[in-house]
Amino acid sequence: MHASGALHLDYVSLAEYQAAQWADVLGVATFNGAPPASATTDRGGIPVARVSTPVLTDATHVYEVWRCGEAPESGQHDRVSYRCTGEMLFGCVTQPELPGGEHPPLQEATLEAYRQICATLNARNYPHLLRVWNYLPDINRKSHGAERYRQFNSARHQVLRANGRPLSGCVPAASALGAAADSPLVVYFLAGRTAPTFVENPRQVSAYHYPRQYGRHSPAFSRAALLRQPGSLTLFISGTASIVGHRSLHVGDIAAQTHETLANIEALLSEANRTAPGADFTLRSLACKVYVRRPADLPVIQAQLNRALGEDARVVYLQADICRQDLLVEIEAAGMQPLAAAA
Ligand code: 3EB
Repeated sequence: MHASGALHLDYVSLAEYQAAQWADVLGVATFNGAPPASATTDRGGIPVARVSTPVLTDATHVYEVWRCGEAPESGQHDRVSYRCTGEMLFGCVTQPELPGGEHPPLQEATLEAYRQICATLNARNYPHLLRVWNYLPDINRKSHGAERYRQFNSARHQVLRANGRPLSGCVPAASALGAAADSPLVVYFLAGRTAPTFVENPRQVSAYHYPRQYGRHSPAFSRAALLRQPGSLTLFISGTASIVGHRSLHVGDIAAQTHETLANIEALLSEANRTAPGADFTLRSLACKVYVRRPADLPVIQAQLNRALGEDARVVYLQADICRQDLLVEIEAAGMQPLAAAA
């Protein structure tokens, strides 16, 4: 087990997954493009989020494994499978689209998923959402007169508001990506009993303050969230793209978009290091998930990331549509850092 209580993240292959020790696993997400199996738990109730986004490198299956250094307890709250410690909860919910409701089917599914998440956090008493991963089938398509990402934003907004949760400021770090057209909505998340601090990017307008041209309900997420635990700091960097101010830059230019995205991540690291006592995060220490719209762009992106992060960095490449049609790449990251007792 890793240091007791401290979060730890690994990306492992199927073989490593099958050989792994499970005692301190909090939750798992798997990315393989295979038809989603119905089960959302594995090995004695470990929640497994099955996401339909093809893996672009040699391995065909990637397992994202979150560990916590102690033995968590498993549970199920309605449709949410979860595992938790005294401090933290990992949960996942898989929600097929719901036709026949007042709103379009994806919007109804998002309402349902977020209601379930809020109900779980309320029932188990983990008030602080730290990090949320959202995978929406066909994210860029328009249906029922609205782009599906906007339907998602409206529903997320509506449920957070109905639960008395903030819509700006203290909102979780997040990613929202496209998944295979016929897959369900998959949302997984980390929540805690201790409030994190949130970090915004000085180069970007906060997403919750995006102007109306991007949708009536702005996306409720922070650029990064920083969790302080005894002896460790964890930085969750949201999905980050080639956006400066609120505009997409370098339309059609994958090299320039990748460069701008890395500049945004570096700006977030500086901001975290500047504001959080004891923080000293570097690009090379991050574990990254890279979402690539067009598989043919992979070599260009990979060459740039190898240069910026080093060849041994923990980086996973997935094919996924990005929430804006003009964006070709998005990168999310997590950093873990031990902390001296005095900090
Ligand atoms: C952006 O910066 C790119 O809606 O939860 C990134 C991370 C993006 C999270 C979300 C959207 C979300 O606006 C898109």
